[in-house]
Amino acid sequence: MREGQPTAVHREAYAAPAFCIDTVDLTFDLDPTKTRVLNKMRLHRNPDVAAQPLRLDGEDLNLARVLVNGGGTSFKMDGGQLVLENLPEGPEPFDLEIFTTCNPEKNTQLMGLYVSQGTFFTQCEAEGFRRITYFLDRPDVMASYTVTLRADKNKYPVLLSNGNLVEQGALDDGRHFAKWLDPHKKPCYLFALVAGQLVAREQRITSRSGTEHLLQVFVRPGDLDKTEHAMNSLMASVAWDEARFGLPLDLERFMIVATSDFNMGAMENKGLNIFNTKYVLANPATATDMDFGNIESVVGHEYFHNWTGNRITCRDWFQLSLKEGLTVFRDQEFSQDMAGVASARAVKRIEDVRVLRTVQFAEDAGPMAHPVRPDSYVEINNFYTVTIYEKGSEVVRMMQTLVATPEDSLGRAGFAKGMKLYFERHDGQAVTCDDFAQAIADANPGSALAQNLSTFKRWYSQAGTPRLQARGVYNAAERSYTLTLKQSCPATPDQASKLPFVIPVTLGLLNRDGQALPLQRAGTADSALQQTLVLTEASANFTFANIDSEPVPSLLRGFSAPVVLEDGLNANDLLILLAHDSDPFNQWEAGQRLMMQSAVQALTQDITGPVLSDELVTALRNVLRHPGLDAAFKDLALTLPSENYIADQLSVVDPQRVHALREAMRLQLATALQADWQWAWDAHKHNGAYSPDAQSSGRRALSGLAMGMLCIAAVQSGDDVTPGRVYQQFKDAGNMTDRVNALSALVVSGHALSHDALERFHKLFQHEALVIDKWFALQAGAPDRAGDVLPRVRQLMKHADFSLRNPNRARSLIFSYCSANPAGFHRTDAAGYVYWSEQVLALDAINPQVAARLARAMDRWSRLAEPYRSAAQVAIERVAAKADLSNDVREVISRALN
Ligand code: 0A1
Ligand code: ZN
Repeated sequence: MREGQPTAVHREAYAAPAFCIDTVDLTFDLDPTKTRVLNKMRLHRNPDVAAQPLRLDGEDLNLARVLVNGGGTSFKMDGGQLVLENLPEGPEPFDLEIFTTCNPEKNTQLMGLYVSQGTFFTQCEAEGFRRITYFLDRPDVMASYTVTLRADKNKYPVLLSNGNLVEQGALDDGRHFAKWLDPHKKPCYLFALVAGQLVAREQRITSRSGTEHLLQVFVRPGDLDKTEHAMNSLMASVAWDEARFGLPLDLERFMIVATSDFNMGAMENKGLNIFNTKYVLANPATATDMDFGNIESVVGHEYFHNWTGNRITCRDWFQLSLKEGLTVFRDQEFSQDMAGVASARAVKRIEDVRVLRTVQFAEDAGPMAHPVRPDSYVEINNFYTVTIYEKGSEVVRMMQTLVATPEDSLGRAGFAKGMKLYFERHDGQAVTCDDFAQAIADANPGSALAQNLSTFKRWYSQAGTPRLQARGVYNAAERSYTLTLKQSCPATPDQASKLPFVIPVTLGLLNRDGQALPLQRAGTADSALQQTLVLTEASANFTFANIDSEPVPSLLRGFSAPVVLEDGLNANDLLILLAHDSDPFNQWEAGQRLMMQSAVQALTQDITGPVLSDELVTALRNVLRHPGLDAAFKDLALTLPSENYIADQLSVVDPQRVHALREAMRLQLATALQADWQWAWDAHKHNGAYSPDAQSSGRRALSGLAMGMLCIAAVQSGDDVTPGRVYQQFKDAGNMTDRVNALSALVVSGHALSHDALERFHKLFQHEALVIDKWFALQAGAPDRAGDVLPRVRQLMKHADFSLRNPNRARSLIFSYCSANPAGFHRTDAAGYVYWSEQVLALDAINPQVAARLARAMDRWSRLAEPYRSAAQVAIERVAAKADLSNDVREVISRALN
């Protein structure tokens, strides 16, 4: 990995494998410092590819023996690969046996086989299997696996791998074994094993079609009381995939195992999902509503991969979004369906779009911008990005929108037909994004997708966030309204100019009283209150007939395409949408746009005095007090755009000014609406039993926001009574959501009680790792009042509970500071950047994947104002100067400096 110059891999260079692996028989003698791996494979030459040597990938392995058809053979090593040149010729299968050892305890990068708290785990996606044995480590080589695990019975009583347990028993010397057989062929990135002291929550289920399955959630002893929600989420996922897509569970047994040392969220290994504890363990005392929601969606996500990813997998890693974008789309739909009523679904949609716009749009505008299907990469681990995942999901969502018909206005039935065809054509194969799009289009002939498929696929090949400009002209004499839509897309690192995208624009028109107007396209008969226009060219006009007065357009409803909309609406138009739009997404968006307009004006025109107009404050009060709106929606509508999102609207960013401005806006809202916040807090407090459902979590969210606002106003006016009450709620809280909201209200307002509260919180939860992560994150993310956050972060690095080796802990402290606390991080003395460079280098020596993620905290350095910009450059160059950087960090840093 650190040998030689990193070289880029190119999508165009794809070549089918020269050999196929039919069966793999693996035997593991598990030992923390020296695990022996016997790998017996049956291979044959790929008849479609010219004869060539067999090149097997390997990394950090000790090779002891290679046998071909039971006999010795010559081989050579080339750049880490094991090369076999003298293999039997002809089409007949042959046996290859490879014996290696590895050291799981030394494996701090958590790829391949590693030990976490005395338990063995594996992580093979994307290229970790080569750290277990020599193999064709590529997703288009699919084989049948048999796995035998042998280990000390006392230390490792539970031995798990993919598929079905076919044999187990005792061995000499207190050891035992278990043999697993996976009935499905799979690529090696879906291989997994787990061995250790674990306990399981079990559930037997019967599918719609009558087959029986065993579901298991494995955790460390003592954590069983935190597995109910994960199990419920898993059962719901199984039922949902069958109901919505007709996709049943294809295994007798489906297992989830939790580990506290994991680079990502979770992994969809066939039948044996391995999860970060953060996305499994929850009870009301230790987990927040957000944790409960994340668990539901990650459990769903990994489960849905069983079909989208595992049954049909990726031909090569450039096609990663084939499985990830589609599976995120599926988990988002699942969570929406679980939320239930339309208003709760809309809240989930708003939350998803907020992530897309703050994180993915920023990625698209920075040095790491890449298409949903990249053309090249140096380190594939750097491409598990919000572009592949979240933008990829938006691309799938647009396909659904574009197969809609009058009878199936959302396109769900058409999309499900497309999925059915996709599985009919490709089940058991390793395919491309093109194959997926083709199946959806072919199942819906005549749809807007089928008619524009090749143009639509530019969403896969072109990076960057398109700009959509919309202007409407009302013609009173003709009683018509003509909307002109124009699109463009800014240049990205490897793509200077772009061709037009296919952009579905869902819209409605309102009159100035806020009433919805029927939309009758000139020359057509049907009229509806909402339509989807499809822009396929650089620009187009759309005319609506029978419009009696100048309307207010509500465009891009539900965020129908991942674009930046410039509709030229003024504050009055937006106030109408905020008060009346029937589309909850656009109603929320109108409020955000009004707040953003105020912020950008204040920042660019140096306006002093109150930032938010009286009209806007009144409109927000009306939303807060509205009897017909959900608490969860109100929480989102009254939350200001984040500092990072405000910064994204500016060409030159002074993070301190953005911070000061947002603080001023928040203080204004806190004081102007003080009585309303008091009402909101009182009216939404709830003392009954905890349930994570959408309605009750919405109430907690709004009461939490209200409490935070009240604390801010109180600190401003020197009132200690409110913070005292908040402290009381912190102590009495019946669940973690209310407790953390109270704690965070105190920390954010800077009230003196926050110190006591933090100390008490640590004492109460010192044995709950996931709660201690929250404790670190809260402090690292606290508003920086006197340059005191960085010294506190440095102090916390020395805390007995801190460890750089545990990714969750490193993220909770270091990432919370560098990525989620702009004003604490971007210091005029550059000390934040110095800290960042130290931590990137320290982490790189332990875990390059985590280090590379941290490196990305500086992605947008070049648009910083001075003195930040120059100081940031120096810090990045300091990292770049290190000779033996991992490929992971090297790729991120060199792109940042280019
Ligand atoms: N396929 C997983 C994500 C994942 C990718 C790489 C990993 O290696 C460290 C782990 C997980 C998912 O989409 O959930
Ligand atoms: Zn995934």
